[in-house]
Amino acid sequence: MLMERLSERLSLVTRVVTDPSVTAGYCTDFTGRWRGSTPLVALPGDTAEVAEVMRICAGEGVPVVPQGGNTGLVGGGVPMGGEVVLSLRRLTGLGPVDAAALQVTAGAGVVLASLQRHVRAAGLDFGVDFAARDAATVGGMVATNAGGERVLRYGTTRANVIGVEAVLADGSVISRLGGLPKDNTGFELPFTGSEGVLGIITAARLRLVPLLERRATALLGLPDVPAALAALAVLRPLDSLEMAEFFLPEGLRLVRGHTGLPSPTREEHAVYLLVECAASRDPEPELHAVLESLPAAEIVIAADAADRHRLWRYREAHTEAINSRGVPVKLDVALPLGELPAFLDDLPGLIGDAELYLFGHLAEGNLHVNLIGGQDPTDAVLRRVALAGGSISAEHGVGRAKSSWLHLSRSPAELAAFRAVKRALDPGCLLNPGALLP
Ligand code: 2HG
Ligand code: ZN
Repeated sequence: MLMERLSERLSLVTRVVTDPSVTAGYCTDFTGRWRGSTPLVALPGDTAEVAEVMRICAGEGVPVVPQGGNTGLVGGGVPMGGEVVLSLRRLTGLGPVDAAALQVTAGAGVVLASLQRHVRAAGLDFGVDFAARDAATVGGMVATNAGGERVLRYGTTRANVIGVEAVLADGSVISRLGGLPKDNTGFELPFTGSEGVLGIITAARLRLVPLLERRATALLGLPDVPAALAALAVLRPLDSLEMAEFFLPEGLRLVRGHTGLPSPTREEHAVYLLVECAASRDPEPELHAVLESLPAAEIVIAADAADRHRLWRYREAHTEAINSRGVPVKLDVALPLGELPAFLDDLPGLIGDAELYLFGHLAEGNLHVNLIGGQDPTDAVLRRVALAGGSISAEHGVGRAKSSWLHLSRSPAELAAFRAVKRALDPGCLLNPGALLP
């Protein structure tokens, strides 16, 4: 009865979908591990409609799960408690590129690849990039403070956001899209990285960087993780370095089986490191000079753009290749670099008989621990990460998958402050209940 009334009221102000064959697409995540249900999906077309949806849901006391491109990997955008889904996908407005200020405004529903096309046409670029670029949206990236492959150069999404517009639980709107680089009129409200529990991000003013079209990409085959870390130490001083991604032979075999790609190297190696430099002048000579100084077992250099994309594919296709093998447990963790070798030595003993696929972003010590089958070893792995001074979530967020372990990375005082902010902004706990905060 309540849902019928809600659906009727929402239909008067926005697009509403209740057909289960359509809403099902909003209830399961990419991996199939998170399967929820919803009575309805609201698809507002602008910020005013989002605000109206929130006002109506708040009036009825109905909780809402905000959702972008649904590429999240921690269940943060899945209605696990039968909540209403508020999809931001139709907020696809893209403002003009301000080349003097190096800024653009993007709606929450703008897909990363569309943002890239838009700003690249103006000779600029967005500093954040990752494999899910064709589906992930700006709102989701800001809400999760997404990381990706270029963090070593441009930082995470937080460093690339100047301001956001957000709808609060009561339907009021906060807008900080003016783009003033200097504006010390108080503190910023912490929407970036808040995973939809404090407000619904509807747009963001984004920082842009120069488009660097001269690129040099190399795949290094190395004997072990310490050798990969030694290579990283030699590469890091290059100001053109943009990417340092690693994967292992087990993942490579899976990717090759899934994609049909041939082996990228003559021989199999214990660790593969994919590095890319980008600059306005050709970065290949400096990359070459550094690589020559390395005792790498094998080095493959991309000959052209197509070859570069082929090399990326060995790394970026891991997620879909793992999915084709089964429903994975995904642990996205970060460790201090010095702790990586000992952690990796201990890992097999922590995961029991699960199949392990390990890859990630080496410069940030960001490991994507993917496990198929066996017992779920999340607790043991996350405790070991915390013991090493690491983070239980490097870049995917906490979502529903890791909220019970948040205390391993955040102190009691921090958790109390998080809860106080949550209570102040969302006293009825209507926004994304169960995500982030246990
Ligand atoms: C990546 O680095 C993403 O490709 C996904 O963060 C990682 O599938 C994963 O575990
Ligand atoms: Zn990643």
